Amino acid sequence: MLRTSSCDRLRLTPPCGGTATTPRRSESFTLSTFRAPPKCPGGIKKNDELPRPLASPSPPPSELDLLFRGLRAAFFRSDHVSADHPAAGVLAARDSVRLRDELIAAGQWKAREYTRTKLLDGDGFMVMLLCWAPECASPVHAHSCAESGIASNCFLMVLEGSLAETVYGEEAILPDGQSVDARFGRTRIVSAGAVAYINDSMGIHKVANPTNARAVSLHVYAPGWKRAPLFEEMRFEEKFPEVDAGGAELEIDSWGDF
Ligand code: 2CO
Ligand code: FE2
Repeated sequence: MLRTSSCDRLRLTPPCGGTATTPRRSESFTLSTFRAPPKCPGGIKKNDELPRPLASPSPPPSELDLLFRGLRAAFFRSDHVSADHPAAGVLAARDSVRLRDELIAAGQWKAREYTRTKLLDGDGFMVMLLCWAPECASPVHAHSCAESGIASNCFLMVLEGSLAETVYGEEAILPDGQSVDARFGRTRIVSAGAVAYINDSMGIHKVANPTNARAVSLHVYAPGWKRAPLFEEMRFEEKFPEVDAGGAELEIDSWGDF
């Protein structure tokens, strides 16, 4: 004689509207048999019970996570770095305001100086956060390692405020090789959200925060370096003074006589 167990009497209610059947006695270890509900031709209706997710969904990635992932992929794809390297697109695609909000607590501030905080030492690149006090400037510098001489590349994205970048070409470098003639500098403003790029074949530069508000920027160096070569900026009296050749003054009328 078969005994009736409590299991035999259980009727389980399966999820999603399936029907549970009372197990036959021969299926003594099967509590119930789940029959899938018929496919719903009209799709999910308002009152249909949706399957509950097993775990709460993970939060969306931060802007910084997306940046780091993108940069890792970009430098994995290509180690031939130029202004057109995929890293430039990765930076430009990020939301500078969100990045600023996420990073601002990591920054350090010093009166009349800029500070540098390393955010990531990647494979073939390095990411730094720079915090610029009002009216401060970097020295003129190259982007290569002063110790190894290995040339680097610099992508710069302004996250807050604006920076003035002054670039010096080869013509600006004085014969001592360690100073530049400030009169040859070409300055442009890089505003929040914009990305700039430089390597030593384009020139050397200095970057300043000429405003009375703070500025924040994110820098990607590829490859990273510890110490960059610095240059002194030589200021001469005037910008390209007119040469006084001496001699008598020329009359306007006299031009036609030559
Ligand atoms: N390269 C400078 C530095 O890391 C900042 S200027 O932007 O390249 O200090
Ligand atoms: Fe620089």
